[in-house]
Amino acid sequence: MSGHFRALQEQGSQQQGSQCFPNYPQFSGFMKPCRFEGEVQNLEVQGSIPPEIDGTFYRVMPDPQFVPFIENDPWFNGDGNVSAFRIQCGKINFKQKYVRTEKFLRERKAQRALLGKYRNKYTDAVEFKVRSTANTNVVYFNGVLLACKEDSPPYAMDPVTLETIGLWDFNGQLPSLTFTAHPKVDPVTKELICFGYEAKGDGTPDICYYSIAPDGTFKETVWLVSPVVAMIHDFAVTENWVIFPIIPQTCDSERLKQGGEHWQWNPKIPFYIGVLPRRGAKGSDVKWFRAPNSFPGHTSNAYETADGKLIFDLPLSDKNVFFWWPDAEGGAPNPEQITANLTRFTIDPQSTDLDLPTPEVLLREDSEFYRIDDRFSMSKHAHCFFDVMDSRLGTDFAAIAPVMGGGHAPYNALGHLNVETGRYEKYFPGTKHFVQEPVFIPRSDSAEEGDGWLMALVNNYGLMSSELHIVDTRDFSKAQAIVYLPIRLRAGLHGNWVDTRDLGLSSD
Ligand code: V55
Ligand code: FE
Repeated sequence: MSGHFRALQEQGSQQQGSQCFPNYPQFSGFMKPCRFEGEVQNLEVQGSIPPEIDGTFYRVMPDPQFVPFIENDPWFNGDGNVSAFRIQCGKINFKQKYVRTEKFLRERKAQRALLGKYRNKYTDAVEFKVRSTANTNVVYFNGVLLACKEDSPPYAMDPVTLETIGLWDFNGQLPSLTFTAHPKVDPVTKELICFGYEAKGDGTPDICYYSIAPDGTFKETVWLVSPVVAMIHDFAVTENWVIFPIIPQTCDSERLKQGGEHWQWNPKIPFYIGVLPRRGAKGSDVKWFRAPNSFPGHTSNAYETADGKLIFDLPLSDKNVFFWWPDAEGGAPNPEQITANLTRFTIDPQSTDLDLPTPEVLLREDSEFYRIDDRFSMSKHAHCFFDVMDSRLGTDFAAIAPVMGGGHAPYNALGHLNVETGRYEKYFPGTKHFVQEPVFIPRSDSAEEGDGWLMALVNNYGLMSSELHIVDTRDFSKAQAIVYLPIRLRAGLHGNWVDTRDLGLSSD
């Protein structure tokens, strides 16, 4: 009887739009939607923020404004809520605002969720022009902050106020329906190197590669065809080449029409890596290299050797990291058993043998979200900073487990690996703490590679609130400063550090 009543109640609340997030890991504990907009000036700081640090740390988290009407909606489908930490003269101000996407604005008006399943328009309650949740990365380029979701063009935001300017098609120049959440800035030419996949619409094999000059003018545009319709979440760029790693999560248009999932893990296809000349290429110039089926994570860096080979570093997992999108039989790994290791592919772009040599594992520790000193992006780097899970460090898993929620990979420390010397060190933030993606801040323009600070948002499960930890790379044993937020920010994806000089603002 009570079960029947609950079912009726659920039915009713679904029709009206439930006001309570359901009892799934991605909506529970620390992962409960935050939904806060506003600002807090002069956050509490323990220790001291070095006065040389002058800039803003931007990051974005998926943070559903309304309770989804989709059962077990994944973390990746929440509305993009952008945080900005402005640091100047040892002080730090916090601001947070949702991206005003078409989805966000129409749902606010309707006072309920209207968007259906992740990347399946056939499940929506209304017809959207653009389905972007703008929830994956925030990238500063040519005066605007671009809030990115890989299924759509970006939304532009004012980098100071975080007001949404609107959907951004670069003055009508954008050739693709989609724009990656991981565009790359060339530190030498200052170009923004981009691509879109499913670039002619859901389920299409078309990839569009394009580059944008620092003044916003489009330069290269190359259309190519993927060997499979599958996810290309991140990519890599060297001085002369572009590298497209394809995650074996495949899309099928018929499945979409039937209201199914956008993605299905396919353990039978290789891990394809496309290699295209960066300038003056035709689509047919792409070579699709192959490695055994595996899951490629986020790019660390790529560069060219003196003899013209490509070095490509990324985390590689033997399991489907996106376990919530299973294979055709419904099979998915246990999230606790998914790990990834920092792996180096060496690719000869001239080779006619498309099967790649076995890659080298650079670090056998469960790790992701590698960041380098961006001044060395696209050229040979040594220093690599990242999130790592090392269960021997003393994390109080028994205390954390009931309150951490889930749906995302947990990391309990920041790592610093010199991939040239092998020197490896870790910063452990505390026994009830997990880390989010770090950013690296160089000590000065002329500082040596890797000399500066690493900054990362930390989830404190003891206080159930968020902290920003700033670690001096010269002393990785402790935090230089811990910044306390009065609120909890659930897991985000990506962010970037923007120096005040690059924002074109006066240092007031
Ligand atoms: C990722 C995140 C996404 C997405 C596709 O981290 C891939 C990978 C937050 O959304 O839509
Ligand atoms: Fe990503």
